Amino acid sequence: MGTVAVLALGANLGDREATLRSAAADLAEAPRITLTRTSPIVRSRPVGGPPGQDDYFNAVVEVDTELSPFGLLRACQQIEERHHRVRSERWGPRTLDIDIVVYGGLRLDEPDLTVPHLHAATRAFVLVPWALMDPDAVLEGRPVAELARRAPDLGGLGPDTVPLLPAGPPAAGGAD
Ligand code: PH2
Ligand code: MG
Ligand code: MG
Repeated sequence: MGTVAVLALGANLGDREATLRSAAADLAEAPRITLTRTSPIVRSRPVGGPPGQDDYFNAVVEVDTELSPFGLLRACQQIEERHHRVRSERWGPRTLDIDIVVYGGLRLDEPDLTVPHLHAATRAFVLVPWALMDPDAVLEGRPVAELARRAPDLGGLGPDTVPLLPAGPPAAGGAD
């Protein structure tokens, strides 16, 4: 067992659903990362950034990793780069953003990495999929589902969700 971390995925350029699916597959295949849970995909209005941007598609995944926090960050950045992420405008449109929301119980405040993620506790586009993935999730001692209900951008989330990953095969011996 390594460390359980939660990652937030976002895309608002290109084929957003396909990008999130492919990013989840990339994470599942990455060395020293095991994908343990995934949320559905939610649709959300952009928070911040320039006007006129397309909606985001957002999802959250849980991983179990042997990587250090900075190793995990590097792995996330490599997957972003694979999806042609270009870093330009702060909070500008992006093909793929992968943020570390929590890394075990670690608290870290470094120039390149702050965990828990600075804005996660107030962003419905992170909290809502997280609570759908893990109804018992807690962030900084507070239930994620409750934080989600209070998040200022809650009204910007679409009512529908789509699965991030196709349903897996039935568990061995489970079906008849
Ligand atoms: N990410 C941002 C800024 N604004 N808004 C939504 N709806 N979803 C995001 O993932 C998002 C955002 C910075 O990374
Ligand atoms: Mg982000
Ligand atoms: Mg980011």
